[in-house]
Amino acid sequence: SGASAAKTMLLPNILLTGTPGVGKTTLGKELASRSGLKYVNVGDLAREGQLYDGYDEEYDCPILDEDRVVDELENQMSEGGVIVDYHGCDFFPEHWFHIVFVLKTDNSVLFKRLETRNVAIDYLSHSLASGLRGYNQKKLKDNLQCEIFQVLYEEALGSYKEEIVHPLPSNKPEDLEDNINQILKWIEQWVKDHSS
Ligand code: DAT
Repeated sequence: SGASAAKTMLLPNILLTGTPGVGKTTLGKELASRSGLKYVNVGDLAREGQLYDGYDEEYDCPILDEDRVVDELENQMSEGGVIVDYHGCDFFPEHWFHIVFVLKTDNSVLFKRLETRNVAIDYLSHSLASGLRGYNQKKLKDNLQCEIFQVLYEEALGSYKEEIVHPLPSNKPEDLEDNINQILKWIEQWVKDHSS
């Protein structure tokens, strides 16, 4: 029956990475609702489970306990069909992900989004992994100075096979729509290729 077929169907795991504000959450949630995959925000997971190991005084935020995050996610990752959203990617087991997208937003656009976040305290807390409650000036400045996209893109290339790492523009609503459509097509093809 359809139900039993669905149960045994293999589904890919997708990593959405990129600096805070690039649109990982927006894309991840929309993608999950249209594909049926599960969406996991690592920042939320850490906050809910208090998966922290100490406190970073300089950045005024708790430090993620990466090992506990990995333990917490291991079961659902091995089942497949999970979209993971986090601004880092070097501590996840390489075999977890079938494809990795690094979202890229022009600095001027990103700066406006991050500025808005200084007032939207409740809103921002969901996507800042370490439970950070707001952007202090140092954090904002550091993010902009470190060539935002390049740093995380290189982290992704250093952690996963190059051929599965893809940059994704994320400046305007049309980008979001394009990205969703492209990834939905990729998922469909992956599922076909992995069904027996
Ligand atoms: P992240 O989860 O990477 O921190 P987000 O999904 O919370 O980012 O998005 C940050 C803000 O940018 C939010 O107000 C939604 C907006 N946004 C996201 N993707 C966008 C896009 N493609 N075009 C315009 N705005 C976008």
